[in-house]
Amino acid sequence: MYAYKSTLTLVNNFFCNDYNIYAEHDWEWHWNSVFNRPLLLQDNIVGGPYCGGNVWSTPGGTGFSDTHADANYDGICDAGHRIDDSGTRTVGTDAYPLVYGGSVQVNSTVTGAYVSIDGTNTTLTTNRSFYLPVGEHTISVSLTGYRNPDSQTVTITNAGLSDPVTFTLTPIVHPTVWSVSHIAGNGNYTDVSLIPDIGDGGDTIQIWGTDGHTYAGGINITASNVTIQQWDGSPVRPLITATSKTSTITTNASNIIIRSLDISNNQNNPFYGGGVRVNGGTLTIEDTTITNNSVTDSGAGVWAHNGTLTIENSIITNNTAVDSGGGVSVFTRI
Ligand SMILES: [Ca+2]
Repeated sequence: MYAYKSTLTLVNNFFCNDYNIYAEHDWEWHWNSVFNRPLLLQDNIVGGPYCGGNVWSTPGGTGFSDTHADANYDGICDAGHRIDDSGTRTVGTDAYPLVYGGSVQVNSTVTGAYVSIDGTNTTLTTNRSFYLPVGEHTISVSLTGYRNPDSQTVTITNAGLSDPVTFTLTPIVHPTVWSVSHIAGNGNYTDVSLIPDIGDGGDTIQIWGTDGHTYAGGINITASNVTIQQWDGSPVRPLITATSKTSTITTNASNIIIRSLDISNNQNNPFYGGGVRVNGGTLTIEDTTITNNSVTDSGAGVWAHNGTLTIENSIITNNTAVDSGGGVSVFTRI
């Protein structure tokens, strides 16, 4: 729309044009325009829960409403939209620009789970409605003490309420088997770091090995009686590599077993234990490849301090330490 020397009141409208408003500047003219009303809990023009200002959209999705965040998912953008005339004098500000989207109810069988939308933790909990922009969104939930259910995808069309999404939460009981695969689904975790609770009492972490896929290291095991191993039936030993200046796997608890893993290629040069670092406790390594790791001090493949370490049927090659123990460095006993 075009405005020149006019007084405008534009409230609860849906603008979706390449250029929604053009206000002609005049040095003599002082704008006195209204672009929003006080927030009111009442359905707005695009079905959002609050009336306030207007939708400022464009067909290409580049309008103010399309590009600004709504952190509490109430259908109102977090920032106001100031509209200037052609001479950069302010015509007015829409303090409550509307989001163009639709509502979806997110439920969980146990209340109080945190909701993530498109990978961002909203810090809001389930059993409430979220107003989301038109398009496809990935919704997931998490609650301490419960397994993370698979994420769900919703498509928001602005054609009214979307079907509610409900997540079934299952309590974590130890011992449990945690499944890790880079192929998400069926309750898998895509990396070991995403497992919510590795607990005492005999948990098993099974990792699906695929040629060409590397899992992130920096894994700390501080619970006792934990076995971390190749998922039976997967084609190769899963490759795990630290991606920061840490050991790939660090253990410090009794009766830990590492079985049929490939703990290799940590070239990030931590001081000790590029592959495996034993800080105490009891560790058994079986049928495992530990190769091509490097450290700036000692114990490139395996570094053990104050622990009890057993290594069987394993390949430990081409590990490089600046100081001592390219393969294995031990302070106490093996
Ligand atoms: Ca908001």
